[in-house]
Amino acid sequence: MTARIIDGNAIGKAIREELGAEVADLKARGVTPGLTVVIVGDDPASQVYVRMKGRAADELGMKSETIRLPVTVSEPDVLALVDRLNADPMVHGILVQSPLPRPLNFDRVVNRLAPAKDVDGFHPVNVGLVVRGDPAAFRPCTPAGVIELLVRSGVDPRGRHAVVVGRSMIVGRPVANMLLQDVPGGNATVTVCHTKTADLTRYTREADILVVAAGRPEVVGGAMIKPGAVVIDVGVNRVDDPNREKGYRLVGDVAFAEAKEVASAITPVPGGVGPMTIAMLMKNTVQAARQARAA
Ligand code: L37
Repeated sequence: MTARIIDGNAIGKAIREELGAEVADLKARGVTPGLTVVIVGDDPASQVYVRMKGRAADELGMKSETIRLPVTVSEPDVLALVDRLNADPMVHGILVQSPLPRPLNFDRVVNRLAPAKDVDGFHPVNVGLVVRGDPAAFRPCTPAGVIELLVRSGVDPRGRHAVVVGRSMIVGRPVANMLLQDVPGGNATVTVCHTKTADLTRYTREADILVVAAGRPEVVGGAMIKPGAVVIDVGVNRVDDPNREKGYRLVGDVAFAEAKEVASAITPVPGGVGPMTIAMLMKNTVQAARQARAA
């Protein structure tokens, strides 16, 4: 059997279309949702993602701005910029693209964000509120996108064994937490694996829903997957490929060709979780604008 493909491009597009109506509604009431993305340095992948975020915001009719700072910028200058954006009523959402180049400290910069504008959901206040299950909190975009993919493709985690591979603050930990919540898209029994897990396959083979956010190309092969499982591949890895025009191709953390012969449903890379990250950022920004208006 070959797995059904969970199409993140299509689901992301549907979400953005729903948001278009909401943006129009907010604008009619005098509020144009505003998103400011800050990028420091010239990491090539981050440049691509930031451009995609600006374009998505423009397409929705939001007010979007991208601030590009040189690698040499000082931390006090970045913090001063955050202070200015925090104080600007036209800016509802602020995203500082990670990773920040050394010696800048991402946590110190994120801690400076007004929690009500932290549409990336990385400020400790939002991290805590998400753990608590507060619907007003901003859920980090990639894990929120994973949950939305499951829900919108008709996969209910309730009562099933979800195994998360990876414990990062940006994906593994929050997605495990969301799968655990007592809300639609949650109620799974959750296992979290990481680099120190002994016998990873023992756990992955038991997963009804396998979320792989390891950050290493194709670490999960077909033999590690339970037949019929739903596989969500969060990895976006560039691997050298001289046959491609760009000199690289994108692969996930899952060996797709093998995995799709074992799973019942699977996300591709590209075209899986990646576009959902962008869609959920738009959703958080609209939420920020709505909540700012209510505040
Ligand atoms: N919210 N996301 C947020 N904050 C950050 O600080 N770094 C970071 C972040 N990461 C991020 O933007 N990731 C990301 C990854 C993949 C895509 C978008 C965002 C994506 O759409 N990928 C496409 C392929 C794009 C390409 O050709 O490179 C995909 O289909 O997977």
